[in-house]
Amino acid sequence: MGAALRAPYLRCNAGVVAVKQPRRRLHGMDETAALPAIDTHCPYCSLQCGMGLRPVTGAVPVEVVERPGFPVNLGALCGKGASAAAVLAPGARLTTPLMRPHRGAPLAPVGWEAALDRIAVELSRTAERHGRDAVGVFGGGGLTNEKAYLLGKFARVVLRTSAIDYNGRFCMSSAAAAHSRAFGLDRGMPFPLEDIPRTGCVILVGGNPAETMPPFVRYLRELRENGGTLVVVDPRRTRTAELADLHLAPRPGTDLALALGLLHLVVAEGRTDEEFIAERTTGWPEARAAAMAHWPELVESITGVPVPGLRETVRLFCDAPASMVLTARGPEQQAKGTDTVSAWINLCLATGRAGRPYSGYGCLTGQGNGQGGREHGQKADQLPGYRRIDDPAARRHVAAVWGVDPQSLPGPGRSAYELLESLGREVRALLLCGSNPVVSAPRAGHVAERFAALDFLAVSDVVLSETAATADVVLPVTQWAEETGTMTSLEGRVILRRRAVAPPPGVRSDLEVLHALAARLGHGEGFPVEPEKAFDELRRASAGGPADYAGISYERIAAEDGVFWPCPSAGHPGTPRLFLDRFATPDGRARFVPVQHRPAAEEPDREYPLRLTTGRVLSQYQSGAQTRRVDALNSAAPGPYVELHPRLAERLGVAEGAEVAVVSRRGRAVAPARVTDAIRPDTVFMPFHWAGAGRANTVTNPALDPVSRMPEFKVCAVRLEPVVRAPAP
Ligand SMILES: Nc1nc2c(c(=O)[nH]1)N[C@H]1C(S)=C(S)[C@@H](COP(=O)(O)OP(=O)(O)OC[C@H]3O[C@@H](n4cnc5c(=O)[nH]c(N)nc54)[C@H](O)[C@@H]3O)O[C@H]1N2
Ligand SMILES: Nc1nc2c(c(=O)[nH]1)N[C@H]1C(S)=C(S)[C@@H](COP(=O)(O)OP(=O)(O)OC[C@H]3O[C@@H](n4cnc5c(=O)[nH]c(N)nc54)[C@H](O)[C@@H]3O)O[C@H]1N2
Ligand code: SF4
Ligand SMILES: [Mo]
Repeated sequence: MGAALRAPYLRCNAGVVAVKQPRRRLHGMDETAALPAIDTHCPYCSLQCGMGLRPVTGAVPVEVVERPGFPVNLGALCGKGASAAAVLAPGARLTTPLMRPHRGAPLAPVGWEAALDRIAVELSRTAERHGRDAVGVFGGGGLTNEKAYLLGKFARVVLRTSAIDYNGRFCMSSAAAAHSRAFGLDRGMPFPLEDIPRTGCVILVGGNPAETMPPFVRYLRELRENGGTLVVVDPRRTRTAELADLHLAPRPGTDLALALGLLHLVVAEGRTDEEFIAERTTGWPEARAAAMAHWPELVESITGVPVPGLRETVRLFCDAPASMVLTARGPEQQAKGTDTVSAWINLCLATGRAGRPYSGYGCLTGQGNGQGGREHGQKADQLPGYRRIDDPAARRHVAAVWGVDPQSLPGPGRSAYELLESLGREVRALLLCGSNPVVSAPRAGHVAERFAALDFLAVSDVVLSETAATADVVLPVTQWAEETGTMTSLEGRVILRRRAVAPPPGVRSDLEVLHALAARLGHGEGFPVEPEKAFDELRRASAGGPADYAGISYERIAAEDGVFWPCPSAGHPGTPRLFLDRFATPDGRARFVPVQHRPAAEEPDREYPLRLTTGRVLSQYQSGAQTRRVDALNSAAPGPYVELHPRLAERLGVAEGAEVAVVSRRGRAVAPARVTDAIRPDTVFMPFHWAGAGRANTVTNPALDPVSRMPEFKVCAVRLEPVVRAPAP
């Protein structure tokens, strides 16, 4: 494996960037055909593609139509976005609260008042018995800014618990930590997507946007049409790798060594930008020394990427007048993810590829509001506006907006996995909103046990997810098309989702839930149910913070196709491009961080000789809670599988389609084999979208990054065992 030079440029439209539907139906068959479409955005990933929703009659109350005017996707959608309306049908989702009268009893329909009363009573009782930190909150990066903001406020002001975190910790937290370390500010992409085709070379590390963000592929295609080059770093020859000029296929978990090896070559070949280093950075001597310990042959032996591939990458990156590094979950979801991203940032800084037009480092954030969700206070260590909860000035500012004493605000709490680990021990009652950890958390079998050990679990969701199914109370909430709210896309663009249709009877919004619970817990004020009111308060809470939304309003977003933060005042134009004059550090200089390669938390050995990595497929989203309820997506991606190389399959006697068990120190997952030479022979891959026997996270390693507390989803040691079915009796 290793460098496959000049792969042909294949497949960009067919099957990848998919489904365009006309703005207006040509043959409107029902009486609502004349209704105008409402402009909004997709409920799923961080690209937040623009789409139109047109009310129709039938079980599915709207149809998705093209919104060609939104600049990011120009009308293109992937199959998930195009089929998103299916989950609005009453048959696909929850329409009534459910409650378990006592442990062991089945969930049964119940009225809203009884459900809310029960939650309020259980949360207060737990706090009285075990202390306020025994009540926890777990949020999600798919929630709107308004929801994330009020969820954090609910935890800090009503519950006064430090025990709050969210699934974004599993997503881009390593990139966020590295960003803050180097640049003093974390906005995933410091430049708009439209800059990508204008750079000369992109190194895309561990991202597969041809499956995870199909309309994004347009930017890579345009880059190459403009004469730029694309290098993809992925242990698998993915659909995205097939678009590249150069594909490097390292062993999972070795990206840190790879980036250091490239930096070594940059120095050895005299390709550093000394003027940029001197004027705009600090810490180069230490970072340089660390890189010099990673000579190319050593890096080849660690990563499996041949030296010529390393040299070619340096040539493409440095020959171009401007270049970019983009990372996604591949290098980030590692127990050294933060240092790994720092190593890639160091490469950009040493070559003067940051803080300049059409150059820089960016992270492809994942969830719909993966960016905004990490800014407004559902994170354990954070207050709104991307403020630190341990900063006295930040506490004073936010406490003043909330009308509380700064002393009353709790301090930092545990990270997501540590919070899940503490369930039934330190944390005895949990309110979960917008995540399905029983499928998506690492070492998920153990996490499921922790959920079962809780005294009380309340879940608000749109569907009965695997985690909701274990709750004591389940609240059915409104979905994207049924409510208004803002999201912040992977570019840092704050966009507006608009209500297009009324929810079915019996369903309430997350804001109504928080309002009702706060009122029962003695806070009749401060939890608005109108999204715009919540946003206006968020603007004040964020004012003066790193992620400053003060100048952004619903009207402006609508008029301007979104506004890029920071935007400190109504007259400010917003900031599509950051760092062009100075970085957001106190001295305005970017900081090199000296980092060293180290092995994965769990390396292969005799008992577990292979590396497992995990990720996504085009037609399922995350834990699958939503997309597994859509027929069109299920027929395209019906279930889990284990991807393995033909040589490995032959050695183990595994045939295509045969059941195979992936066994680690945490447990075993069973799924059919998919044999392909697109993967390294020493590595196997599983998508993580399914529950049950094929749940990839039964096997994954919860080793955490020391800085970001990101679990090591992308590498653990496993063995494969052919599954021999007993003959039918
Ligand atoms: N269809 C679909 N789209 C999605 C999502 C979804 O669930 N389904 N989820 C959204 C979310 S929340 C996110 S975070 C994004 C994620 O978007 P991506 O990061 O593109 O998705 P992944 O499949 O997790 O990982 C990307 C690639 O990393 C590779 N990889 C694995 N291990 C390593 C490694 O050690 N090093 C390197 N360099 N690469 C490695 C995998 O082979 C995979 O091709 O997608 C978003 N979009
Ligand atoms: N092995 C492995 N595991 C992984 C990853 C990996 O690459 N490999 N990736 C990780 C990453 S990057 C992520 S982001 C996580 C995601 O994993 P999860 O946190 O499980 O993400 P989702 O499946 O999107 O869960 C969101 C839940 O919230 C519900 N929901 C949607 N909108 C709303 C709303 O507005 N309000 C409420 N109350 N509920 C709502 C959905 O129906 C769904 O049940 O998985 C992580 N797990
Ligand atoms: S790429 Fe992401 S935002 Fe766009 S349609 Fe697909 S899931 Fe939705
Ligand atoms: Mo994610």
